[in-house]
Amino acid sequence: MNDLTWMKLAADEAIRAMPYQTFENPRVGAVIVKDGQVITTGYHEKFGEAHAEINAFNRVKNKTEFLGATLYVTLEPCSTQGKVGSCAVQIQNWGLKRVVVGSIDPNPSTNGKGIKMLRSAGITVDVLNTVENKEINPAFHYFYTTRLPYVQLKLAMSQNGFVAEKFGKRKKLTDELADTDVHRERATRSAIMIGSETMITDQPMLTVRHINISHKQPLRVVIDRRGRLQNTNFDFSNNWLIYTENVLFSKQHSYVKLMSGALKDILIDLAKQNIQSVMVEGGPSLIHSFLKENLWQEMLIYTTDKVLSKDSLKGISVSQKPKNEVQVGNAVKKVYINHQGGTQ
Ligand code: AOF
Ligand code: ZN
Repeated sequence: MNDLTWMKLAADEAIRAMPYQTFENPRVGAVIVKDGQVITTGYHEKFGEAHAEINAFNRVKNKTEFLGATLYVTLEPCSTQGKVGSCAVQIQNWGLKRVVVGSIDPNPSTNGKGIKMLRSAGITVDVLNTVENKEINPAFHYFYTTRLPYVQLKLAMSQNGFVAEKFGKRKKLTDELADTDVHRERATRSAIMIGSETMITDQPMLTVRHINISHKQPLRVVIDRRGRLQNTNFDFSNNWLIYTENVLFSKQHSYVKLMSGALKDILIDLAKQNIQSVMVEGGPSLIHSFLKENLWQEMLIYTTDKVLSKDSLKGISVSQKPKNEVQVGNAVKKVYINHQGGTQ
């Protein structure tokens, strides 16, 4: 076994948590090795609770086992007190010989400081710079390296590629199981965004309902450039944010922000509010804008078994190959990654 194989084990630990359980913290895993044997493992299980390294440490009663051992951890141990105390401070007292780090923590509160602290305490620290953190925590990684929210586009389509019939009430495309999957995705996003057209025709709640979460609901964001929503009687008072270019609208309401409708500016504004990631749920014209401006990192397309008439509203056709494809309920879910997206 070499460093990379032990780190792979630590990454397997990290993904034992569901992304929404540690949200908005990253998923992190740790393995402690001595004489070629694993002494203990641990992972960050829940936001606000113990970090990976500490969970691994706590599982061993006889603390002398750690003397001369090596800790493999997917993310640099944190340097600050935070909610649970600094890992870099605690680790110094375990008698470890070496710490191997997968990635440097891009969060400015640590960002290299954890490694420095361990080295000053006489512990050998090696950084592998592997992709684990980026792959396991794409939004966390993206947000802290670019200072823009990670944009995930999401669209549900009929089997024949349409999103909705042009007239009348919207037909529901996804079934209960597919909805649960969407809600699991929503649960790892800081904000959900839609366009005014979708607000008017669908009146979606944009909340996480099918699964239990202990963190706050995502911020609900509507892009309403022309101020079409100003004379409607939607209640936007609780956890909504409307971006508009319409002066009249913004004067009346506290939940409205007057801005240029440029998507990049809106993303910058959301980042200032610590929005790590946004799920854009439609409609197709808003999604097209994100695609056209290359301001997206990931796209989910749920192609359901429902069929819509040929004069319906067209969905999105993608030429690129999906990263993966799974059946969820009545839908085939395809996940696309934008490798040249924005400022990756
Ligand atoms: C670690 N080990 O397992 C994790 C780390 O909110 P707190 O106090 O729990 O701290 C969260 C920050 O700590 C988070 O933003 C990230 O920078 C780091 N996560 N660090 O040493 C862990 N989950
Ligand atoms: Zn920590």
